[in-house]
Amino acid sequence: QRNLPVLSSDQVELARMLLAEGQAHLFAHWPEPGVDDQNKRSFFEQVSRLNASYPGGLVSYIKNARSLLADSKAGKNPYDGFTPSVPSGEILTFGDANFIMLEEEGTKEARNAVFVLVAGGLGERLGYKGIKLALPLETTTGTCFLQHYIESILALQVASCKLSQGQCETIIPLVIMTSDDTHVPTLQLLESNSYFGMKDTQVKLLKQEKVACLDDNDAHLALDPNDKYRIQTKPHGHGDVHALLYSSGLLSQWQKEGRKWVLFFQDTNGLLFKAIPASLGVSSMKGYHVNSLAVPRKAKEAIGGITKLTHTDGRTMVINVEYNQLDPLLRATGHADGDVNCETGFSPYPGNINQLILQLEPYIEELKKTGGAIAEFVNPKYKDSTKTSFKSSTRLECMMQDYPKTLPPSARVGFTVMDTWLAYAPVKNNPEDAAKVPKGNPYHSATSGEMAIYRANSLILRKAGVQIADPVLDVFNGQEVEVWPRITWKPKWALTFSDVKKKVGDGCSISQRSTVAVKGQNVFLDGLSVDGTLVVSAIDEAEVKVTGSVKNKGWILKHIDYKDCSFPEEIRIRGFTIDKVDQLELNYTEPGKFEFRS
Ligand code: UGB
Repeated sequence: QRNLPVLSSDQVELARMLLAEGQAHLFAHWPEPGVDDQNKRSFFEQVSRLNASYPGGLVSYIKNARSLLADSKAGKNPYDGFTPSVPSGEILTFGDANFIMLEEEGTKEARNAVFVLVAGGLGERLGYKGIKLALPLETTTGTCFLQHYIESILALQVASCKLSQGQCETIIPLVIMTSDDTHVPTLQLLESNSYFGMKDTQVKLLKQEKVACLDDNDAHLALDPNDKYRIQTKPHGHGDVHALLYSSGLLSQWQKEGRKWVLFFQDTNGLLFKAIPASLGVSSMKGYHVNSLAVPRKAKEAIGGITKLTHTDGRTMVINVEYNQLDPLLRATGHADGDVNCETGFSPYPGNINQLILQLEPYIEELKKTGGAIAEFVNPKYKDSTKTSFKSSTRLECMMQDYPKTLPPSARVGFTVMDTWLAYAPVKNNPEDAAKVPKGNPYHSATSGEMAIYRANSLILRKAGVQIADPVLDVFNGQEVEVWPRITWKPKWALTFSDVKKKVGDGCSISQRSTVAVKGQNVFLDGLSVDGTLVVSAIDEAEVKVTGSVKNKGWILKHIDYKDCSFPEEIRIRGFTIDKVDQLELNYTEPGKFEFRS
């Protein structure tokens, strides 16, 4: 206490709290008053931020840490007493009558929705230096993830209004959770692109704070090795999003506005919006309080498995069990082989893709009780088997999909399974790691993410009656992938399968070496065959019919090596570049009705 500078009364309280919580070591090295006073004050400013950003403050954080560290030391299994079994949920088939009905229902409901994008992660596994939201989801048009997400939400807004018989005032809000690592570049990306067409007031950034690191099992807070007046901090995980939404006051604001659904999604899934209308339709039809979007999952694939857990005391919950925990849990409960594929070739536990749809009303009720605190875990790396000291400091973590863990059994928790080709193509792994993925398991790389867009668009058009040539196999950055025609379209051209069917007529065909980019809302493809590259742009007020036969040398995929630094990183990580040799480019900038016959 002797060595404290003059502090505000709040700071004195914080100092007392730290001492009472056994954290005197934080001040042990402080010199006498008058020396380093400014640093000492910054220390308290940091403590104050750490205290304010955790539900229950640092006292709770330290208490929770002690308890979780003791459990970890004792080797306590968080799933003790629980038996896993395969849950039942909605399994959708793309393009059938039920799917089309659900897409319409979901589109209608979208006017009552808000979107929350968790984008605080840096993507260490991908090894890309920038923010992942700025990465192109495909390089035919170069559209980045954030632009695609925003354009999808805007398209949904328009489509939902059209179905709402007159109430066309809807603005669908977008919240982006950032972190110290991603906040500034995310804001810059938005500002330098005029928010990709959204109003700036429609987008809100919420920055998550990191949490204090812990040096030992007694939860002594760790000092930053490079700054003795700072507590070392690390990310707390995407679970922070719930507490942030609650403390920001946004939830009650949305409630007052009569909104009904909160849709959470992640930073790099270029297919996601193809799955959103139908899954929101499921939430609405089933009255789900929680709906997790899932895909068939290969055993041991690095995505969590949706599992029904039944406790010996009778409690049950349907919850994501993280990929590193599912296998040991199964082995410990009588499944000697752990997580293995069944006769379908997939694990019986569907893969969580961390797209959650929560019903706002029960969500708020729950958060009023919890403040948004989510069940946490700790993952210390111990020096040896005595588990008394750590190799490096650790911290508590939490995941957004653990939200249902505190819900009462009466809560309606469900999930919706869709085909992977339609719903899930994240970009998480660097080329080297992706090339090592066991054969048959997805690469989750920039290469596979881009190819998945072309495959999905090709398959959707095929289902709508367009003749699409079969893909060829090729290897980029050591990963064998199917290369389909490079077909892309703006979300405003088509969001749902019904939209696609309205935009393509009979007798269309696209060859494998082709590229087709549709950038206008009212572009109709009718009796059109493409063998080469066609790019059609049109303002919303231009109605354009494209017909006939387009043939040119087109755009060619050229192999490049990811180590070749003459290409920018976002290209290198794909293993190919596009050589734009020849194309037919149509551009309609005036309102009116047009027909182009080639
Ligand atoms: N994120 C944050 O916003 N803040 C953080 O502190 C950390 C991350 P990862 P992860 O869909 O494939 C999740 O790192 O956590 C954002 C699910 O837990 O990409 O390994 C980050 O920006 C898992 O069950 O994934 O695994 C990104 O947008 C499975 O569903 C998002 O959180 C898996 O995703 C996810 O972060 C998946």
